[in-house]
Amino acid sequence: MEVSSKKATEEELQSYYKGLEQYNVAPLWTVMADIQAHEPASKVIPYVWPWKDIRPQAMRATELVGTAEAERRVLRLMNPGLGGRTATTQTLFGGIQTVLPGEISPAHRHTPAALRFIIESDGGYTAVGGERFPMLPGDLVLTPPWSWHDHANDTKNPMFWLDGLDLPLVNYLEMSFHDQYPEDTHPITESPGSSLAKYGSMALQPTWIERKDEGSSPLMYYPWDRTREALEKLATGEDGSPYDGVLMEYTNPSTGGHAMPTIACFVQLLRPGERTKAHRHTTSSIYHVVEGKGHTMVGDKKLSWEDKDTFCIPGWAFHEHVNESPTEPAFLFSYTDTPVMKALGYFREEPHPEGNIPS
Ligand code: GTQ
Repeated sequence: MEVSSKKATEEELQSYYKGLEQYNVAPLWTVMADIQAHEPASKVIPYVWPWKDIRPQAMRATELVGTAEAERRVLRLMNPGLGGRTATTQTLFGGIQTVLPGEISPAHRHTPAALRFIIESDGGYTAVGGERFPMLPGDLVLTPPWSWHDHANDTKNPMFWLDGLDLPLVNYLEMSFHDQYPEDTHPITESPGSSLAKYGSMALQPTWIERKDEGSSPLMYYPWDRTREALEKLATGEDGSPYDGVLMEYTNPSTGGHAMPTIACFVQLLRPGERTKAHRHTTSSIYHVVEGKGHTMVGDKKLSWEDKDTFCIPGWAFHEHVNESPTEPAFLFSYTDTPVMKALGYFREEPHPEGNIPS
């Protein structure tokens, strides 16, 4: 037996394809190279949203729209490669939420997983599952799928944070469920500091609470002072990863696994002057610059960043980070779709064959 070859003319083929349309069928062979690509070539464009540009636009929104009208007053970070979809990468969404003094973002719950990484704030809080979590710059607050949450600003200054959600994935799967709580806030049932006291004291865990895998971390608040201290301590004795410097993951203390079923959260310290090696992985990422000045090469595109900027890296794109300061460390927060890629068996990672991206 052997592969066969036919000698149809272009005209015969086109007329056959046209005729197939009425049956709602189409040939696979005309699209084979697109739907079974040799390797991923993401439509996602590596891109930076500079804080100096975004902050004034977020403030302008506060003059035009209230939290009653908006429910969430958020500027969506629209990836220029994704044709107007609510998506920052193929799976992840980033948005800038602004809450003015005295305002509440009313209580709701939804199937999308969400995180908040605080950019500017003197306090305020997100209430999740009955506990109020403070929101200070650099703090990470999780709102796992289907947990009630509301946000409030009881300070004198506007609050800004980065919202990270798996909206593009959830909407692709047509899995969006959403409930509005009948009141603006949901009841507080936990004492302040409860989640951190139970699940955030080194590896100490309460004995009377069963350690179950709930899919999401029972610790929902990772304050910046502890995060920064952990990075700085680790950086004194360890080189870290060749690709990411001193990179730590915010884990679920019950399982050691990712923070939420679809989103993993990370934070890294790049030493003064550090240039990492280049690698690529199938997961896509959204980064937020807590502090520092530098750039990230994504293929031949240079993403220059400084304090409070947000940027994204597509899956399967070679990238390397550079801290341009000769004296100060840089701190980057990031979130990725790693749990999704791992669960589906799609996770792959490889170093750049030349070590760095050739300039
Ligand atoms: O604060 O719950 O950016 O539901 C998008 C959807 C934030 C939120 C977003 C949301 C939220």
